[in-house]
Amino acid sequence: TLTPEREANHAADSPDRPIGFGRIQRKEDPRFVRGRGNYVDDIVLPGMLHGAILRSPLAHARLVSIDTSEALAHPKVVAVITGKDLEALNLAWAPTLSADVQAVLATDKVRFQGQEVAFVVAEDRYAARDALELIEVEYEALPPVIDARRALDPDAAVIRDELPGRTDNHIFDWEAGDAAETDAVFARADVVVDQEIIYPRVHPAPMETCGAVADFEPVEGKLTLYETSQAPHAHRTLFAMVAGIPEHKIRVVSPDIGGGFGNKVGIYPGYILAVVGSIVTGRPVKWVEDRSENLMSTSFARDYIMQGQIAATADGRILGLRTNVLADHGAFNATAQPTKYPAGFFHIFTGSYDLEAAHCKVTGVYTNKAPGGVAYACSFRVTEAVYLVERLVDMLAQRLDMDPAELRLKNFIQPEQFPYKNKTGWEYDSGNYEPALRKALDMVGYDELRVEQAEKRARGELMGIGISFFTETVGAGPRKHMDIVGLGMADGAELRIHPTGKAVVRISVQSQGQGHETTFAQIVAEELGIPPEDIDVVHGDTDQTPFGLGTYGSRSTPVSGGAVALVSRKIRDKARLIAAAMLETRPEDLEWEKGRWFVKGDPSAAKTMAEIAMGAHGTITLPDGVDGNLDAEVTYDPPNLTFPFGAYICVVDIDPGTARVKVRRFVAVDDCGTRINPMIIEGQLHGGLADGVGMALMEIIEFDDEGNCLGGSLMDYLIPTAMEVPTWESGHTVTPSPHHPIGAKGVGESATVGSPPAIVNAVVDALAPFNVAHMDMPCTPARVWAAMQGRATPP
Ligand code: MCN
Ligand code: CUN
Repeated sequence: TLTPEREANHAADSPDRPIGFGRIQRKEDPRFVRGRGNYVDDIVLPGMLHGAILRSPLAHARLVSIDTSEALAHPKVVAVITGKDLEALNLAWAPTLSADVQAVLATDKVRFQGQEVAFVVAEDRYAARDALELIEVEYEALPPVIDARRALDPDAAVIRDELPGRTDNHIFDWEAGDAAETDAVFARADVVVDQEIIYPRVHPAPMETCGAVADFEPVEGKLTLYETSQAPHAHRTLFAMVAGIPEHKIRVVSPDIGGGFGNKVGIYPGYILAVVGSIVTGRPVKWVEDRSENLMSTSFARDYIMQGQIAATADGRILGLRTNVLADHGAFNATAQPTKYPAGFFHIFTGSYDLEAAHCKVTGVYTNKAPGGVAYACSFRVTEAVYLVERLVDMLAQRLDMDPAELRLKNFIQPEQFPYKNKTGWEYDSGNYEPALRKALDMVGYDELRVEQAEKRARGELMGIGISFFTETVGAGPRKHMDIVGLGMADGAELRIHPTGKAVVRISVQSQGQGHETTFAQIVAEELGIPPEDIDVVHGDTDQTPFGLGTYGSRSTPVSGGAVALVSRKIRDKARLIAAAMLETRPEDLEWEKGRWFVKGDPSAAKTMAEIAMGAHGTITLPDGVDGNLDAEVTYDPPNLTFPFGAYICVVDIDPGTARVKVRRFVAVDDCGTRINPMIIEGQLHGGLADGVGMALMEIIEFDDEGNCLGGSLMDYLIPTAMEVPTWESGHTVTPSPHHPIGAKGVGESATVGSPPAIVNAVVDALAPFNVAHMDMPCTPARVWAAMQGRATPP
């Protein structure tokens, strides 16, 4: 049987589908379902060579020597590049997105298992891989730093000893909120809950791994780089700065992308090596990593050890929150986030509650692990923040013997308090939390579930109900507060209406599966009344689109969506002047109705957008100050971020014999303001909820004491399938953003951010008979079993 959502989706392409916002089927899907997508690995250029990377087997070692002679003698090998070669080109180290540098190929030491050591370019992929085994590398092993808690010990090996004056593994200390005020609030609290909460290292594991095809044309000096990138424009600027190729001679193309989830924000050594390979050989070079390379060397996520404390009165009024975080950033600080915020937007850990004080401190450290840290639908670390506060609130409820829904309802920021300034510097744009939680409670049948749970407990069965309520902050800018390596976070849009009234809109953000070709056409359709199928959305090619910072932190709708609405309105205004000339009346006498301008009081005297477009390109005399054509462009600098929110409730059953957790039900009520395409929103949520089940129950990238990565394949790094997830039950409320041109807030990461605490809260709730107060993710059968035995989590 079909869920009501699926039934609605079947009707989505009915002839009376909306022109504008609404449930319409995705314009990009016909090419995907027919296998006609065009991914980086589909690109084949004449004379193209193939690159492969030799990676370090050791986590920490001095590089004594590299002998490439045998590899070079391989009949199909064209070039072998080492760190020494790059040093000569001044390319051995590249700047990261966090004011650090990262080795493109190791020169002095290797600093994590899987680090890039040499690059082979050969006639085919197999030969390149074979030749890797012919390279002789001599390493001198060094003690690895694996446990972040040991990274600052005086006797810990110094990982970044190549940096001048470095004597430890400390990267940064960052804090937000008021420490003294928070201490004072804690001092007068009746109850304080104090817990170490670990958000383990996980990996976004997109279906398509990372890759690039570099094509350097030596005569023109033009580089065309096809790459898996979430931010083609920012990448182009960085390539210009790193490689010294003038920016107008670089074209970055991100074709179809098979999932990004933050994994494709940064610039990896492989991209740079493909470029160097093409420059050195004079031929196009393709580099595509395999699954293990992706899991072991590209941007991981989380890895936060959080000591969290929540203070409240005896009757459940939450007073304050405070936390001290140890952040494991791996061997190079390559996290991607606005410059001002080394811990991303973690300081929204005050959540959805009206507090008297809050303080957080984050310390970043180097370890001998892959770099990264901001990925996997994290909203710049809101994931960690929401997990922390929602676990603490649940622990507080348990301590006070209060219902967790009741405790949340009692402490919510109230609707009249918006715009709400929280204690760590955010201004929440809008919110109305209680109706969302009440709706979720109704949908799940909360009271009946508690009755069922009590009955089951009496019979020795383990059933848990977990709630989480999250507030996100997505849509970075504005540019004055937010930049990435100095590039202000604003985005452009260009809209061109062709003479026949068909349109093309060019945007600076980059879809990796979010359906931008549909939703951005819908924004134009809503504003101008042109049917979405008549609007082509162009993205992912720096030669064809306006500058902008790209897709991550669910910023496409909040930022580029705003740009597209505004550029449409610019066209609408211009169309009014042209329509007035065509109708021989004054612009003030015209009224807009979706798709046409008509004379006030005489709706039959009208010009449609198509007629106006032809007029703009035709022979009529245009009014003064109106140039021909119907084109416009804008750059949108958002005044604030947007603050979507949601109420999630999860029901789990735990097998008392095997400790296996089964997610029986999951209700998600989301509020992302104005909804452009409900079907796409639901798709985003379903994906994110599956992520949540993965992180809560299965996924972790662990390391042994030597620094061997234990999550380097999908045999070891478990991700959920249809077998592990329930049929999602979703609902929504609508609280528009007051500052966004169409009132929309981002939604792409909401479910990944909001769902893990709901699931863990449910697991801990199910384990109440065993007096479990907290357990760390992933709640695997082994860990749940240990918790049931009253033992600490097993390794
Ligand atoms: N949308 C809507 N109405 C709203 C908000 C959004 O209809 N009020 C639509 C948008 O128009 C867009 C989609 O929902 O088609 C997601 O929009 P948005 O929230 O703006 O997020 P982005 O488009 O910026 O996508 C980025 C976000 C991030 S940061 C990660 S990580 C993630 C995610 O999207 N990666 C994804 N979802 C993903 N989905 C897929 N399939 N693949 C990924 O790599
Ligand atoms: Cu943090 S993952 Mo998304 O912002 O690309």
